[in-house]
Amino acid sequence: MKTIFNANHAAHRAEYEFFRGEKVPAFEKPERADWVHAAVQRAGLGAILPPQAHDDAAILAVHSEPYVRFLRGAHAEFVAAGGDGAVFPSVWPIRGMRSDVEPTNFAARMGLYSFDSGSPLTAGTWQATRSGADCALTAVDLLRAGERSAFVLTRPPGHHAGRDFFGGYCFLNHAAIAAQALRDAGCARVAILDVDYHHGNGTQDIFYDRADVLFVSIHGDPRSEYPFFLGHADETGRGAGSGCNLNLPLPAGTTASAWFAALDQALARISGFKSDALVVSLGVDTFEGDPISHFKLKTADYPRMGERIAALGLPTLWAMEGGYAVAEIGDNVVGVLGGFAARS
Ligand code: Q9C
Ligand code: ZN
Repeated sequence: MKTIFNANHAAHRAEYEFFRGEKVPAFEKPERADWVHAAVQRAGLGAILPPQAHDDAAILAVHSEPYVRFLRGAHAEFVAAGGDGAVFPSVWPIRGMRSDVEPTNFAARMGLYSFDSGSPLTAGTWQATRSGADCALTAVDLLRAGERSAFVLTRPPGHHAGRDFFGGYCFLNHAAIAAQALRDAGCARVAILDVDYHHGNGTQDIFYDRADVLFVSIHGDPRSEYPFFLGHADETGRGAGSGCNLNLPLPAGTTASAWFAALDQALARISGFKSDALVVSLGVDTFEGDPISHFKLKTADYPRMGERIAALGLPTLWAMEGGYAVAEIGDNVVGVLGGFAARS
């Protein structure tokens, strides 16, 4: 399996994030990608390639133009106004307020285009996530050329980013960009499987009313786990997309046996959807040692995850999402990918 590595990932680097109002050291840090990169090399998973440049069209197919314009210029705008370091939102248009009028005030636009204060926007954030989109589109090109699979090794992650908002450390939704690009390349149906600990609210948002893209997510129950306000089992899709969204929330503390039972349910649904390709949002924050998550998977469980997913027999694009236990992230990610490759 080839890996497309985003060497610009380290341009996105924050000292701290806000967690329930407190400043804490950032969990989403450059070492994450470097450790996965080292593990891919060590395991001999396959060639590690740089991304090819792609234009904005595939990004604008899933994100709104005003959002992309804002994100591209946000940090420069902050600096021009005298800011320095990372910028955080502080005010949001809650229920009953207007989201349809773009304010001129910068802080107000930060809030319009975000849903939490836990996602530092830094000088290199746009460059890093934009290169991540190039990595995702390069991986799509590889699948189009006949590769069975490809791994998008990038950060910041993407699955919390919606059509016109950032949050949860995510800015552009690389998995969604890839899924849409696969559709535009001729796949009639595409399935997305999200195995990150956190519900992929951004991906669900983007495809919720669509019948051509199935979204299936296994995650911590949002009643107690981030992102809290989406990811319940009764969210099944809307309009033409009714029945094309499957959420499998599990309680904090879930161990491998229950997690793998949910995976079987997820795979059965994907299999029935008869898609032409699969995109996996690969977060390994399901690991027992993850500092911000509460499932109990062990390093030895990850190869089995890849093996089960391989049994679908679909061309598969893997997009790196969460996983914050830096010392183990490489072995866990390569465990999944190696398990998949061994059965492909
Ligand atoms: N101090 C992903 O895994 N905040 N995003 C948690 C911990 C948000 C996780 C606070 C967690 C977002 C891609
Ligand atoms: Zn996560």
